[in-house]
Amino acid sequence: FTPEEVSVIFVLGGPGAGKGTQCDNLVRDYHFVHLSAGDLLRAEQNRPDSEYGKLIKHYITEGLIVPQEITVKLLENAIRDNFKEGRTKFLVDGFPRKMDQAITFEDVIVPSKFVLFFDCPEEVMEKRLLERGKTSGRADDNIESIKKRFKTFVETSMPVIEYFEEQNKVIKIKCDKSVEEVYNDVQQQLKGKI
Ligand code: UP5
Ligand code: MG
Repeated sequence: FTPEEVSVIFVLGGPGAGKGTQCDNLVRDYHFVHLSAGDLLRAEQNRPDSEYGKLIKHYITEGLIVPQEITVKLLENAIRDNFKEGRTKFLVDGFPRKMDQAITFEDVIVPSKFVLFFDCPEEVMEKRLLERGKTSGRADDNIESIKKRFKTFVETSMPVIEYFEEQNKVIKIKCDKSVEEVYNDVQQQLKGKI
């Protein structure tokens, strides 16, 4: 596919900001394909013959960013497979969260159309993740991993958001409110853009 044939929106924000939840809403109403980098990594980790299973588990539990070669390849394959089926509009959720990933993806796959940034106070995200951790089964929904994920977000992922802000590509949504209120803001902000 060429850059004209597909459109990619990056969906960024801290751990537990509500990226996945709002992507589900957008998929329901606008027929996007939702690609969560974290979900793709967890699926790869659980694939019986994956050579990366142990490595991915380590990075996720430690709240670190998996080497970009793995994540970019998973996303590229997913976009390619969907494109073959005629799907062209993608929400790429939780990626890029490190500068090298941002550069590689836009160079090798396709430049993003814009970035949806879910801005949420840490204490709100912490509360949501601990609550979800009671039932999610996610290896990183415990207080130790959550603190590590917050540190990585501030130190490594915020610079990516600033990089896109300099290009005027960021739509910022405050998400310390109900799912419905946040989604209303998303729809207002995206009017005419999708
Ligand atoms: N909830 C959501 N919105 C709410 C609201 N407005 N009010 C009240 N509750 C709300 O939501 C989290 C929880 O909050 C849910 O229970 C929800 O019901 C509730 P969710 O929509 O799941 O938030 P999300 O932002 O998607 O949180 P998630 O935990 O998925 O974010 P992360 O960014 O931490 O997780 P991800 O899966 O993207 O990445 C996990 C790990 O994978 C990373 O830490 C990293 O180790 C690795 N990774 C890479 O290495 N490279 C990548 O490129 C991507 C990931
Ligand atoms: Mg998510």
